[in-house]
Amino acid sequence: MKAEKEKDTLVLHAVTNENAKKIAVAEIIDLSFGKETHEIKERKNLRVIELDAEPGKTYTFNKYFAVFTDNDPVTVSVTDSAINCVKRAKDRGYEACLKEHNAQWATKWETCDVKIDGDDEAQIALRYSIFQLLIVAPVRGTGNSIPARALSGQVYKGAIFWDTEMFMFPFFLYTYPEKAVELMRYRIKTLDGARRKAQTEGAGFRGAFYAWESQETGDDACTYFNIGDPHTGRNLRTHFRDKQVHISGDVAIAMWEYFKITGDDLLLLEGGAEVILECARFYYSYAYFKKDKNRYEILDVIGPDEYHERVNNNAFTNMVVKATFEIAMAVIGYLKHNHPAELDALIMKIDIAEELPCFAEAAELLYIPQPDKETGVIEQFDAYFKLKEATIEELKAQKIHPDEYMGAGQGLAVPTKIIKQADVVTMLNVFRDRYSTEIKKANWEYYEPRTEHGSSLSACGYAMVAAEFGNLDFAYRYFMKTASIDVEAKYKVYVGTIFMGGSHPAANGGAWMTAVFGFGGVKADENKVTIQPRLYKKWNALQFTLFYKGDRFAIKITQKAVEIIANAANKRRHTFIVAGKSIDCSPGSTYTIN
Ligand code: IFM
Repeated sequence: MKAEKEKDTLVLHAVTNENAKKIAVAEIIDLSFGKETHEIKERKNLRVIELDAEPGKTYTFNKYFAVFTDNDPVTVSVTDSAINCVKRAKDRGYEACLKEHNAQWATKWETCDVKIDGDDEAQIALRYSIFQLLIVAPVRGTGNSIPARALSGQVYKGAIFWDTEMFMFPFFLYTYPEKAVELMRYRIKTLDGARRKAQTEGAGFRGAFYAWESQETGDDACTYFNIGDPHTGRNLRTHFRDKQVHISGDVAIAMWEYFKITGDDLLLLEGGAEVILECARFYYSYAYFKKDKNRYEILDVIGPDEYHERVNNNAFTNMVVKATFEIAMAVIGYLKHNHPAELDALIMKIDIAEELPCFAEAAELLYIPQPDKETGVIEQFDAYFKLKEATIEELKAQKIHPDEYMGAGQGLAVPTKIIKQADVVTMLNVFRDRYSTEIKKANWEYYEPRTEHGSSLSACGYAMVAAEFGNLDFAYRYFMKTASIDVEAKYKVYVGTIFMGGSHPAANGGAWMTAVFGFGGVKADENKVTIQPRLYKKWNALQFTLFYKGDRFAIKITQKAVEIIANAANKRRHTFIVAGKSIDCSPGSTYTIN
């Protein structure tokens, strides 16, 4: 780090250790009193203001800061960008800067806010969650994503997890698609890293195996010994990095969802299609074909429940893999029809022609654990039902150290049915169209008492499924747990020897999903938006904005009616199905459905 003074501007420069990224912070002051001196001491840049303060007089000064890094789309050096920026701010003055700042925030809130009438506590928690997401949303054109602890906390090393695609992305997709596209561009930018991981992990695979903790290059920051044991101080072997293969499909699903909901195929053409095909290729190389059963199986994985490692046929993972094969075929179908030359070029570029027919066969013959005929319960993975029954309280009582990890090789939960976080229930949410409400209820009732909710990603899944089958009190309780996580800071502070502090953007996204998808009952596909409201009894109204196929809608749900206002600038009509009634929403029109 280096401190400097450039006329009246103070500047600090630094270069990051691993990637040699430049960072510059500039500061300038607007001062009309006293004597100002300046000192540079080692790495400190000090501005000293001396004044003889007269009684009863107020002394006000304004400081302007600018932070620029190599990640910003700058046209001059990061240092000059920072200096120019603070000088401009000073010339314009504090009031003008504040006005512009407020105007920019007002624009964001206009489309991203969710208003809950009748419940101030829920409103504050939800707005706080939305605010958390907005402050870490990537800058346009950067292809950056959002780490699992956003810009706070050291625990996840600033790395990107499935948290982004499965929990944060939906918020951006429906309210701020210009940000959603950047999250997807990050995966395009890091495709080579995912290819490297596929080749080097285990026995070596083909295609794209995205990093569990993805860095700027797409390489994995997750270590093989990822959690410290508080008893021995030794690091435990965990398989998050090498066996949590659902990550690639999570990326492919989000990529395709972007296309379906925005209707914009540019992302597919600029690399999204390549990402999807490479993810399908990875799964094809990972899948086992069992001749005797005439089916593909996905063996030796970890699903979302990280307490059970190296399991076979995890229902969530298998569904993600199946969906990835289906999406790959849908992409091929779409490009063949609409962009045949680009498709030919892509097939040549990645030399995938021979594998394409295999994806169709694999999608059809892939084994998906089915609901039990009598109970409707889906087995989380092969032989899960044979594990020991236990309660979470029993396991906690057996702990020798309060922070000991309940998974990895020897953890207390490993031989039991206690799971760390929503797993089958996450599947029921992600693939909500493929399962009936009865199956969702049966699985919710079976898995909920067995779920520790040891991850901040867990509660929102249970809240959304509960809302769907009508247990709104439970849905509300878990909605509040998710939405208030960063307001109340009630979460596990240590896992093993790791300090877990920081913000929880996946839970923040989960709070938005629970409000809009859960209580609002919103579901969209490439043809229509469905709204099946299930408003909580305390709430008089729930209001939010939805972007769909580039057009914008304001939705207001009350206990008695649903109002849809189609923005006057919308380009065309769209079909909404509200509580079973079909409505064609024309630009500039308002519809009230009782
Ligand atoms: O991605 C999650 C994972 O599912 C559970 N452990 C924490 C990770 C980061 O939030």
